[in-house]
Amino acid sequence: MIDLPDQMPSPAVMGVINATPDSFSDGGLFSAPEQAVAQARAMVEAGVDWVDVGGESTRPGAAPVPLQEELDRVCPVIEAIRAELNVPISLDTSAPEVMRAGARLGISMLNDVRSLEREGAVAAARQTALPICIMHRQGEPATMQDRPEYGDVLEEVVGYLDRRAAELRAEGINGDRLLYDPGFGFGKTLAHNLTLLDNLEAIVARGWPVLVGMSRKSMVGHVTGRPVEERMPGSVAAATMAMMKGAAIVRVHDVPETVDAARMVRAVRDQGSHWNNG
Ligand code: YH5
Repeated sequence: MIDLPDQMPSPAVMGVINATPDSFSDGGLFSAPEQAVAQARAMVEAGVDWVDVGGESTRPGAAPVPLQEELDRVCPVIEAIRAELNVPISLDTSAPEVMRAGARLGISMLNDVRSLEREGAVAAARQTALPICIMHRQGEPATMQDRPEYGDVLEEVVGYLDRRAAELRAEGINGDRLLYDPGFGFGKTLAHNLTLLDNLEAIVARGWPVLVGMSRKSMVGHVTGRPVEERMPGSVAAATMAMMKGAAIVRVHDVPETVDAARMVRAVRDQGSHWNNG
């Protein structure tokens, strides 16, 4: 059923396509869907394995987006990418109606930072049979970075993902469909994020494919002292560490650079598996 990830090179690179109006700052030269397709086409040419389309900003402090607006942002972008490019689309949404609409338009993965906790989301996801990324978070985007606190962050993140996976299986979602995501930056301090990256092998060891998103996030900004537009090298380094620790998919903004990093990781891994024949 979840055949796409099996055919995908591992680690795979997922490029972020924002279908939010604030990310289209060309002064109206292109329409939003055209601009998103142009972005996606450049990513495909650079060797991306997935594109992740999202119409709701889940950045710290972001306001919620009304359902109709999310549909209006995301559907034309999915349609245009499906019409013009041959790349699997992951849909970053928590809204069951958006999941259904995306499934009808031919998406290949549901990426829900709220792990199908919204009313009706499990039923919507169950009907689609698509792979589903579940993610740990503490709090809601508006307030999640106010005062994140954990006893043992690794134990709490793994505990949440294992519990949620068990609940979803009990609700009729096949375990084979799930991916795990520790949720970097979602209700976590720098120390929490670094501990999770340092221990990513322990999350990978739970047995599900692991997706991570650290690209341009404040953990990279805090470590490097760089503003968001200068975080590419730190982001590629973070993605490379995650890939070396067994992440299956890295969700990134800087696709060409991360594709090369993924190629390096794959090459070393392939060499290792052939060490005794030359
Ligand atoms: C994720 O980790 N993240 S949206 C704040 C930034 C930069 C980027 C400048 N969707 C994830 O990318 N889905 C987002 O500061 C995600 N995992 C999954 N599965 C947030 C984002 C960002 C936030």
